[in-house]
Amino acid sequence: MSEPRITEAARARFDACLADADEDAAVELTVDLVTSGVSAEDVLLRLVAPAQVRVGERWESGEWTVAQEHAATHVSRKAVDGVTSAARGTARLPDGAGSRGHVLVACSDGEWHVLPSQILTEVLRLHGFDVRSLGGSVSPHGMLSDVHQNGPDVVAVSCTLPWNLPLAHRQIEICRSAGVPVITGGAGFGPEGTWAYALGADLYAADARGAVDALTRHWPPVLRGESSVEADAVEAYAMLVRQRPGLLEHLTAALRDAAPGLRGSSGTADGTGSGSAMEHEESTGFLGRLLDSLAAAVYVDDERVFTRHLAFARTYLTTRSADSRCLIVMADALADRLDESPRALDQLSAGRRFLVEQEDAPRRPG
Ligand code: B12
Repeated sequence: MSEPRITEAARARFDACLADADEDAAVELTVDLVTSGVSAEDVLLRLVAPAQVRVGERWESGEWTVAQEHAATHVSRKAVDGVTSAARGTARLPDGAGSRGHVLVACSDGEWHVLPSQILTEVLRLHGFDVRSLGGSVSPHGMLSDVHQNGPDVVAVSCTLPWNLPLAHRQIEICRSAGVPVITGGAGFGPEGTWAYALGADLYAADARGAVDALTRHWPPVLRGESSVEADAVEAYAMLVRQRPGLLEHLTAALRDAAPGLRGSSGTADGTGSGSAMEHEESTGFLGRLLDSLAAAVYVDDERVFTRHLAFARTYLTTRSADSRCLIVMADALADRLDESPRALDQLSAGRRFLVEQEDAPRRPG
């Protein structure tokens, strides 16, 4: 008899549940898969997680509004809960569950992408780890007090957004200074976890399955990471943080001049959430993320943090019918203000080069 597996039809049905915000149907579908013999881990990692990536693409392209994205994510969270309860019900947990060691899972400070850490938590539990999960945006202080109270063997730090890297670094340092090793993961740590290792993480894994493998291979985890963040870079970063309010004002004015039509006063121009002007709050958030990405790139001294963000920002503007060349104007406006920071200027020139290349590249048809 063939192994039960996740079919294309099941994927399409799950996508439809997310689009319709139909949590009952999503829970029924995913629980049925588990009771029919598909492993709970496969349902989480091969059905729910990739569906969330598609949710992100639909939001980024302007096809879905923020509200649709929120509703879909809520459905996915319910599905994760349903799958894990069903897995417990069908006694698919390994013998000695809860006895493999204690892991504390937390999102980095400022990080509200909780679902990746929720999936990680459940997959670790399915493999018999005793997991305590602190959820979104955990402050270094909160994390330290939890470490003291509960004495985990290892802390798992989740970071989805690269501009949160400097904050993730504080968490990594604080756990390691308390003698507790840190495993890291999430898209924010970059390709192959490059920035996780730069921040001194002891272990990194690209997904929850990889986390199980890494912890199994390296149990008990030990302190072995080493931060390569330079004191100069921390100083340049701190200066950017101090100047942030003034820089944000400067950028806001530059954006107003460069793209007067971009900032609308009442949100969507066509009421659909796509191809529209940005509201005041949205444009402030957009510019704030530009600054925070620049600061994070300065911190880890890697231009990819900034250029990857610029690539995202270009798509974001283009799908909202805005001229992406205004990003070059933004980079120049920042360079005018930051002429005393060679590290920031280096990042800005790399960003500018990248933007010019992108603007010069022939546009794909369609
Ligand atoms: C849902 C969602 C949200 C929700 C999150 C709700 C929630 N409860 O989680 C909300 C609405 C809060 C949100 C907000 C924002 N979001 Co959002 N979001 C997403 C979305 C669509 C899905 C995230 C998700 O659930 N992924 C599924 C999981 C399973 O992802 P995963 O990374 O593969 O997880 C695995 C691994 O990373 C790993 N892992 C994760 N953590 C750890 C930890 C350890 C220790 C280990 C070992 C492994 C590990 O294991 C996981 C399981 O295998 C993504 C799209 C995407 N591509 O992910 C955008 C996305 C991440 N968001 C994005 C953005 C821009 C934002 C906002 C800035 C938007 C805004 N205008 O405000 C804010 C920022 C909020 C904040 N400060 O955190 C962008 C980021 C772009 C960039 N520059 O990187 C994305 C990529 C969307 C896009 N395509 O543009 N978002």
